Amino acid sequence: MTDPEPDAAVKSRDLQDQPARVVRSERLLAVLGPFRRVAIVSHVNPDPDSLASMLGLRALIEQAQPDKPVLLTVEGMIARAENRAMVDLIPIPLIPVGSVTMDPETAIIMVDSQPRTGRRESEETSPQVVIDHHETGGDLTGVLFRDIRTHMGATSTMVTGYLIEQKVLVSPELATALLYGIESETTGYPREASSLDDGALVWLYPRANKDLLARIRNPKLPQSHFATFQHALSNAFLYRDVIVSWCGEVTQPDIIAEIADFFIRFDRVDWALAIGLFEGHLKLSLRAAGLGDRAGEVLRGVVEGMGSAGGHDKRAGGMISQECKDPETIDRLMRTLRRRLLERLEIDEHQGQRLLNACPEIPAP
Ligand SMILES: [Mn+2]
Repeated sequence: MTDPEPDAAVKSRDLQDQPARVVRSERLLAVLGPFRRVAIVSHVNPDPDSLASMLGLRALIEQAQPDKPVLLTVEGMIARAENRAMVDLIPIPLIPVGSVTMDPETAIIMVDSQPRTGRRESEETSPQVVIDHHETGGDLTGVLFRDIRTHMGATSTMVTGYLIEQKVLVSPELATALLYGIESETTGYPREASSLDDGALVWLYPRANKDLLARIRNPKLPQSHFATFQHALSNAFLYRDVIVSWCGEVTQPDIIAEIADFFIRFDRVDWALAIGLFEGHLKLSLRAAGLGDRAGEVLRGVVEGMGSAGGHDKRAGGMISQECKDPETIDRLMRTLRRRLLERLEIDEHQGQRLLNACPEIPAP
């Protein structure tokens, strides 16, 4: 699937005194060799792609370098119900990143993110290894092994490639995690995936536990999930082909993206922006329906000077750095964000209207 390298070909090149092309997983393992243990880190509020990548790397290292402890770390929270189901059912033992001592004998692997891109909270220690598929380039000073392939739909695809290269025995749980890691990144966004993602999915599917997969795809949802949808529906406004929705204060940050995904399916819109308040900060999620729309670029423009944003053509996420302690601040920031979005999309904000009228409430039947 990834870099097929028949032994014979390597040997014949060796004979010709040419440097043999060593497969990526081989180079990665060589870098880890001298270290006594390994800690794997990812972005804040890890998603299935980063969680599965961590699990896959642990299996790789456990086979190739047994007796070397591999610590999987978490920063922020496992937010979305699907992601919680994944770590509960697989299971994926995660320890808070702050509780790990990053001494010189510990190799740090960063997956699904790059150093100093604003996607992490703690950046004191630099990783020796970076494995990622995002376009947001990071500071790679001192990185000994980097595998950054922005045309890939998921980091889990790259890790699946290493497992195949090293003939690692992949358990049904690991196959399920990697499959869901790739699927959750690429479903609905086939243009952001590559044929290697397809290849990995085909390789993983027969090895995965389908019952486990079904339970991760359709987890039970807490009451707050429905409350946020109600809030977002009641406070959604339509401006030409743009919907802007205020989700209120949310109990988990990923739901803002879920709301944006929900509204972009409306047949009258080409853009959906969802904004919510989480732990005192406004978080934004933007979706675009059209081909070649620059959601990442648009959202970066909208939050310029107010916070940070990043993303792809069709989806982007961002955060406002100013703390929101009172309704006046929230209101002022919300108005600025809406005005900037509509300006960028050349829409007159006076043509705005509420998406839905207040819904009649009936007595309990
Ligand atoms: Mn990813």
